[in-house]
Amino acid sequence: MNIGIVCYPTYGGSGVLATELGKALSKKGHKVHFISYNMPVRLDVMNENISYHEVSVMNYPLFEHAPYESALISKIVDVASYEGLDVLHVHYAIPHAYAGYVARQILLEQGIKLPVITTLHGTDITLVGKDSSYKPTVAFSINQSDAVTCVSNFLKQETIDYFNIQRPIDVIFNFVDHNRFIRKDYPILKTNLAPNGEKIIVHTSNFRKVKRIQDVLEMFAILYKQIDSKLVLIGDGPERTILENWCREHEMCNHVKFLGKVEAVEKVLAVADLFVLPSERESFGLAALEAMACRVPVVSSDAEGIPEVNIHGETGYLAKVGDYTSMAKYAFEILSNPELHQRMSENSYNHSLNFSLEKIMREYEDLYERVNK
Ligand code: GMT
Repeated sequence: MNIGIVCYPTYGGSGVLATELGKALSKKGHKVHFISYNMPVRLDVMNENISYHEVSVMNYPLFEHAPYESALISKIVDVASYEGLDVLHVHYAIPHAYAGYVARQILLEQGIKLPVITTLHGTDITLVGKDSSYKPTVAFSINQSDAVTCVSNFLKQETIDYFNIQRPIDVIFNFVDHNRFIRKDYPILKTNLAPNGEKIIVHTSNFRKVKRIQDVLEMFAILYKQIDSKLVLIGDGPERTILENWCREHEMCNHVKFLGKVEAVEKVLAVADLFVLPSERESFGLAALEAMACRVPVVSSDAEGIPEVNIHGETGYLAKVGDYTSMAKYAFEILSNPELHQRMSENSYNHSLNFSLEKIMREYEDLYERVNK
């Protein structure tokens, strides 16, 4: 099939997921056209089946805010008519679902049919989407899409509860590539991160407030006094400076490593002992799933869709949002009991198989065929 994918190019879950899906579809022989304002961060592979179409926004002194949607719509129309797209898959409702809808209507005028699938990822519903500046547009665009998917049952319910939705919504979970995220020995990396064989605790995110990384630090401040351990923080974002300063003030810099936007996240996860995700909001928790595929148990909050990924008492533990004391207790329990750690590692891996790339990609392919009939 000839598939158009619209996504954010930045280091966010929706963009990462969309890019990985597109790359996998291209390897299966589909032609995939990425449409965005920048090259998506994970678009590290270019093959004959992948094209990237950049949306360029013409600026004019009159525009205080350059009209990105209009430029995006025009680009979708251009790509769809020139490349003969069979389907357009937009990730994150704002503004992509609306842009997809308008592009579809323009193409219809030209006698071209372009089914639009919208995948809702989280904050496009739970945070930004609920704001009155977007709500009616989001509801309208969801209702107008040819198919709508949510990345968790939680998100589907939230969408139904908050918007007047008159169409069925499919749940297609996020996925992980088990060929990439796999437990492996990287002795040099392991020694670099934990020179004296300390336990390695990892957190990955875009360092936004909703991730509550302060809780990771608070939890670790309790934990490292009980068990020899190192905390490795991967990613970057608005909260990083505050967190680094906190570590300095608490003289924890020798125990906490800020790695920044590491490309090979999977290598760090492959040598990790525990993953921590204390988010306030998390429609799914892709970062936790990637850790679980590497056989890393998870201590997390019980926010939103996380319990669908991290199963309490099986793959790790859940605590209430903000309860870093319980998180520290759970982390100690797992790290100090090799048998429990082993069992939770295996359970994590086994549960992650329910979200394998192959399985989820097939579900998307079925959906593409369904809307194309
Ligand atoms: O908050 C982020 O990490 C980015 C955000 C996005 O919309 O790009 O992520 C959301 O989508 C991810 C992929 O589907 C989910 O794994 C995250 O849980 C979700 N984030 C939130 O709901 C806060």
